[in-house]
Amino acid sequence: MTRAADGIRCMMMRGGTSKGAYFLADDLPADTVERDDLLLRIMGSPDARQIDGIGGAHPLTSKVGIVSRSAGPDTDVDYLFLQVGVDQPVVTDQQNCGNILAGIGMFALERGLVAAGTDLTTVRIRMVNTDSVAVATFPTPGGRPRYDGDLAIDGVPGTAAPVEIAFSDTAGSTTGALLPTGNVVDEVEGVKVTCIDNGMPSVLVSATDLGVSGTEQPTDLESNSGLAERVRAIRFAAAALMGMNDVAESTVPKVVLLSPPLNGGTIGTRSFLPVRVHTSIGVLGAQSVAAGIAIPGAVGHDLACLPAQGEPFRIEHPTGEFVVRIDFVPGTTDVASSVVYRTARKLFDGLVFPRLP
Ligand code: NQM
Repeated sequence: MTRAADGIRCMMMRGGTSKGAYFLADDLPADTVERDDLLLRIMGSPDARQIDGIGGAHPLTSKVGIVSRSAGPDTDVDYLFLQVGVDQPVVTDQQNCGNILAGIGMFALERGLVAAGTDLTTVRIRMVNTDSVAVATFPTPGGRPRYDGDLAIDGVPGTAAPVEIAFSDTAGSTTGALLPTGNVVDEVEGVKVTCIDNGMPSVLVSATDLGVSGTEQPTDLESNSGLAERVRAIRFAAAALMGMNDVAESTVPKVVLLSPPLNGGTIGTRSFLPVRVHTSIGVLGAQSVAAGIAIPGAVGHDLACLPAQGEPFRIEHPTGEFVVRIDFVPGTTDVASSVVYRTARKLFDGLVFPRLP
């Protein structure tokens, strides 16, 4: 590790619909308190504008991925995700992020942690936050990651090269069970909820139960202070039922408002991050919604136009839709595996200079 005043090696990437700073673990302090303090200074937190750092003044652009070679034979690299608070001096490892994950394989190849395949490279990634595995495959003509391509994902302008990401152990990622409370439906704060954890602990609520349609713009939902208070109360109460202790400084569970689909998709969503509202939806967040609404009796099941067997779920969100392909254990709604397609792009590679303490 170099001295902070000399700059820290860092790559900035867009991963899916998010953006973050990617580091090798060896380029950051091993001590987590020191590391988190350094990351706050790199991102420019706490400050609503993150004006003195490289954070983008929104939770979706204040993210960090830390990568190292895996110790065991089953995966190639370890990926630790950290959410860096924007206006709060908080760094949390309590959630995973499937969007930043989209760039991890390419970053690992750029840094020489893995060898390239012939035309495609597959990287087995251990997601340290949830101790689960994702397998990313992306084009590498001539042994280099190829970023340009023709896949468009909603929420990102233009097109880029596809990154296929396959998951096989998302159910119960954080809480130990797909239905962490043991129930399909619970009642919290006078509202029916389905608590579900298929990669992202989430609390599904019908938007109309909170007095909104679920089709509002994120900024309109954010400025509805009565709604924000109810979402906060539901999140805290549901977290206790899900066995998650003291989530005041954690970004999980997420509360997701559900509504009937408007554009030929499966379901409409508005996802709280937990305070700001997502401009699209997270990768694992979308998988949790899909797994939840598939269960008969769950909140959202009757609002959804569920796909025919073998067809993907199209999770509508404020800027389009997110396509998730889930394989269920035959004859059940237990999740066996899933596949999503994302894109990612290297934005800069160099040294970042943190504000000095
Ligand atoms: O759910 C935002 C994002 C995410 C998380 C959040 C994500 C996921 O879109 O896998 O990607 O829910 O905090 O980056």
